[in-house]
This record gives sequence, structure tokens and C-alpha cells, in this order.
Amino acid sequence: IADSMRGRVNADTGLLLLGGLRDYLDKLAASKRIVIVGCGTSWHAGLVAEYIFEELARIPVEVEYASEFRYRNPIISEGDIVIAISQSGETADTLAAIELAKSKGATIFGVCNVVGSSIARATHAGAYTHAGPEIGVASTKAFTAQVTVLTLMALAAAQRKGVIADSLFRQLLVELESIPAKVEKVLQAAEKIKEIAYIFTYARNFIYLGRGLNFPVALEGALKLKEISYIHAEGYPAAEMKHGPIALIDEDMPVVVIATKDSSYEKVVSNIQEVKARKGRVIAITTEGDTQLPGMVDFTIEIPKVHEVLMPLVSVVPLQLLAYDVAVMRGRNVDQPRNLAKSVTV
Ligand code: F1P
Repeated sequence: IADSMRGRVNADTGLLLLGGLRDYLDKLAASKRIVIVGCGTSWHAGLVAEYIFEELARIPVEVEYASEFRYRNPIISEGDIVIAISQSGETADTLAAIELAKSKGATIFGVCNVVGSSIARATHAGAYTHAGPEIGVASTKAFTAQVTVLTLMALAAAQRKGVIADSLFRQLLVELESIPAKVEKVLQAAEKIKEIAYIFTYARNFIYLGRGLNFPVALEGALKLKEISYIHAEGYPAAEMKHGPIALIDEDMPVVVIATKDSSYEKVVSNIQEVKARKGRVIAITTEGDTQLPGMVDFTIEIPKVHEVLMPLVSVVPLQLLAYDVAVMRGRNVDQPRNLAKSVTV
């Protein structure tokens, strides 16, 4: 996160530098529609961006798997902005989606990690995430760096459109600068997370729940567990649970709920009650100082208070750690999970 912000954010001066996007920010701000494409973790970063762009910049956003988008006949017109997200910059599905959108006249922006990669070269403009090389196959720091850059893009668009109050703009920049320290704080819970992972090492399934910006985080937490521990895991919007997944809940089902103190908190608490009433075992990600949830759930992992818009940058970290610990305890090779490739080029 720190690397992806370095030199771009300065709350004192309101500085927002977005590399090659700098000449395109007016176009971004004026756009009537943004379509975001990506795969896997990058698609989840796109879902987070949907919430942030719509909330701050009031631009309608659609997010689609590049692997679907490329094989249909999507409606894309010249005024559209397509943002392609990719850690490796080599994902074949994302590259094909870019070519399709380009052929229909869209302007393509890239959010890539690898400088000079195929996707970066195929776009009209872009901002690199500068997250450094991902050592393992599963994206982790790429996710937080992508969300950081996308947040900066949304802030820049909102400011240019004049739809964000100066005070909120400044507040978010100040908070962004504090995120690396908050993530460090989450890492202090590593021992506790390890103890929880130990208890659930041999669970056969997991459910992850979140609302709002924490819904894509739930998806990402479930994906990390699938990718590196090979445990079946599903992420759902917490409010969707009653529409089906609730049938899965019993005493053998660990349910990870992102229950931070934000505008969805009360509703998430009632979702937790629904899970507990069916004897599900709840691991809640809570905001520091929450006194209600520790008495209601089986385990809590505290994270620092963060502005709701920036929450995914912090709330994803305990989920990444949990997946890592479970995978290590199951004897998995977390850096080279079976069947996965760092760049999916076919
Ligand atoms: C997309 C992705 C990763 C995942 C795995 C396979 O890659 O789905 O999110 O962790 O490595 O590929 P990318 O387009 O972001 O490089």
C-alpha cells in the first residue's frame, strides 16, 4: 500500500499523481459510464472500485469478469471508459477483453503491476500499482495496491467533477496516509489469527459474509482460502444469506463475517444472530473497541477504525492471514498452489 501511494498522495497539498493517467483525468471525470474488467482477485478489486466510484464520483460502474466479457457481444460505445485490472499484466482473458472494448471505440485505462506488460501496453493510459513482485501465485498485496490506485482515481474524478466536498477529499487523503500503519496494526493480531486457523484447519467448508464495500472483501477472503488451502469457501453479501446459503449453516460451518463499525453494522449484527441461531461458528472481523460482538460470536479479530470507503484496504488483511495460516497448517505450498499459474496466458 505504501509503495502504491508513494509520491502520489500528500494530504497537505491534496496531491494526487496518477502516472500516465494524468492527461486523461478530465476524460475519466466526464465519463457517463465505466466498465471494469479483470479476473480473480483483480475482479474483486474492480467490485470494490464500483462502490467507491459510484459513492464518490457518482459515475455508473459495471464490473465484469474479463473471461465472460470477451466471449459475448457487450454494449460498449465510444464514450465509455473501460478499466482493465491485472497484477501480472499478462492475463489472456483481460487482454482479449481490452481488444474487444477497443474495437468498439472505448477508451481503455489499465491498472497493472508489471511495468511494460502486455496489458499495460494495450491500454490508452494507465496507472501502475507499484506493489513490487508478488512472490506467491495468489494475489495479496496486488489487491490492496489495486484498490489504493482505484481509490485515487475515484477521488481525482470526484474532485474534477466537483461532486466531493473538499473536507471529505482531504479527510480521505489523510486517512489513506494512515493506512499502512493500520495494516501494521492488523499484523499484530497474527498470533490470534493463527490460533483461530488451528481450530478450523480441518473444516471442509467456509462461508464469508460482508455488506457494502466488505462484500467484495468477503469474496476475496473466500478466494484466498480456496486458492491456497483448497478448502471449499463461498463469499456472499450478508443480506443474500436468507435467500439460500442459510440452508448450509450448522455447527460444522465456520462463518467469517466482516462486521466493522460502519453504516451496515446493525444489519450485519442481525445477520450474525441468524447464523448463531443455527449454531454456525462465527469468526467476526470487528472494529477495535467493539464491545457487543465479542459476547455474541465465537472469535473476534479486531482491526483499527477506518473510514468506510477505505475499509477494504484493512479488512482484507486478516482474511489473507487466516487463509495463509490454514494453508500452512494443512501442509500446502502457499507460494505455488496446485493448478494455479501466476500469469494465465491461455
Ligand atoms: C488474475 C488471477 C489472480 C489469481 C491467480 C490467477 O491475475 O486470477 O487474481 O490470484 O494468480 O490469476 P492478474 O490478471 O491480476 O495477473
